[in-house]
Amino acid sequence: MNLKVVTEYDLKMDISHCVSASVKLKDGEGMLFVVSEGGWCDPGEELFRTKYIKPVWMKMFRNDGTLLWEKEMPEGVLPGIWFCPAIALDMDKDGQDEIYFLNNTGFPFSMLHRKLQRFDAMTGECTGSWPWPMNTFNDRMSLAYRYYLVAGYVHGDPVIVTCQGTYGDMYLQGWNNNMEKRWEIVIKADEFGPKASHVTPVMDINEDGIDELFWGERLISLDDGHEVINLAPDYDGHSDVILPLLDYKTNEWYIYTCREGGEGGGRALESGKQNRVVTFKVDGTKVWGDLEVGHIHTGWAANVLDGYGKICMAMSQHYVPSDSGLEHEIDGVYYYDAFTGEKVDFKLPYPGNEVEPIDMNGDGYHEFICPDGKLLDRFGNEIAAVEGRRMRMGKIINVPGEQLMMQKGSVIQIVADTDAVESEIFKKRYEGPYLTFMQKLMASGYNHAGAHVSCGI
Ligand SMILES: [Ca+2]
Ligand SMILES: [Ca+2]
Ligand SMILES: [Ca+2]
Repeated sequence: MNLKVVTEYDLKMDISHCVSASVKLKDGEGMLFVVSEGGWCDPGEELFRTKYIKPVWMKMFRNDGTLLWEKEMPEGVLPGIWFCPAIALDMDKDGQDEIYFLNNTGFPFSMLHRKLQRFDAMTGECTGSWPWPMNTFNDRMSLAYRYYLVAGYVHGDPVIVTCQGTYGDMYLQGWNNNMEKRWEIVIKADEFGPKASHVTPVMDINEDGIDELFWGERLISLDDGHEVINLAPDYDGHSDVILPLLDYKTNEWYIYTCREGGEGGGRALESGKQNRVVTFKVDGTKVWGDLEVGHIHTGWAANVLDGYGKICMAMSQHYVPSDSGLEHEIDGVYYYDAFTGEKVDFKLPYPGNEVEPIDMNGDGYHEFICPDGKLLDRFGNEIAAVEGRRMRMGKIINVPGEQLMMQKGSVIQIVADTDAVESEIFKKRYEGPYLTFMQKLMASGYNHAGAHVSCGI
């Protein structure tokens, strides 16, 4: 293992809130940053703060570190994943991604002046602007301002999905590449059934040529918006984490989910005890489940057992009101065999919720990045270390293995193992487009945080 900084981007500003997305350029690769010197803000009534709000910038680089363009966004754009999601996507199929960004040319809570805008990846020129649906106008703030941008493919044609709402009424619209509306669905809050997740995997998990959006435990067809399957019609809450898993031995797909909202039982438990951690088969069969109460706030999957056996981690917590805001109090960290649900005695020097799995050397087993920058092998041995604040992970750029994105001052670095060799298992994980495609959707929802969408499969 030989960890090196393989590329870096000097944002020339203090960096607090920052998300990014990998961008395909006609003659190479680039990186989009949505960044602010101010802290991030959440629309939750008990979480929204004004003290740290500062302007949001978009900055677009080539992956050799050259700045292509930068622009300060209007004052109505609040820093935070829910207010201004961005994705990269080649909608016009000319071989280069466009940048799609939820802009707001009005005041911070304006709905009238919110619009989906398209920017040329090379120049930053705004090449399209469409009104953002005002569906959540009558909702309370926490429900009204939770927006996602998602995308996928239907038999090779790109479809962009605009979404309003996560926990309450939920509105999703699919758009063709001429930005003609292809479909629209509404899932009402009072309709019993699963709500959205904080992460948005998109992949063709039933292998019919049409991508599914994992809208929590509903798999939504990118073709026409219909529910391909509702994995949990008996569950009324939302998932903090949902991710696809592949059993390498049988080539069978599974879906792992960690559910929020179980702190005090509540409505999600009214129809009978619903496990807080569940693994499904794609046809909706529940393979295993565990825990009957708890807000399962984080989770991941990692190849750590001999023979590339996979485990799943789940961290259970509850919120405690503090003098201002809400604190997380951890109730437990659990490890399971991903496909049987058997408890696994897995020990690292840090609790599972403080580490994230990443396969930097490409050998098919996950290493773990720790809060202090240590990289551990699957047995907990320190094998390398990195400096800075961890921002993002996965196959961020096109070099062997998976990489870390780290921040040091105004500079953001990509750290890779220059000795990495991609093994058969690694190649199998990357055989389909999912893990690389999700790197374009990183600046939407909580896809950027941790290993949520880079550890799957
Ligand atoms: Ca294009
Ligand atoms: Ca499909
Ligand atoms: Ca590895």
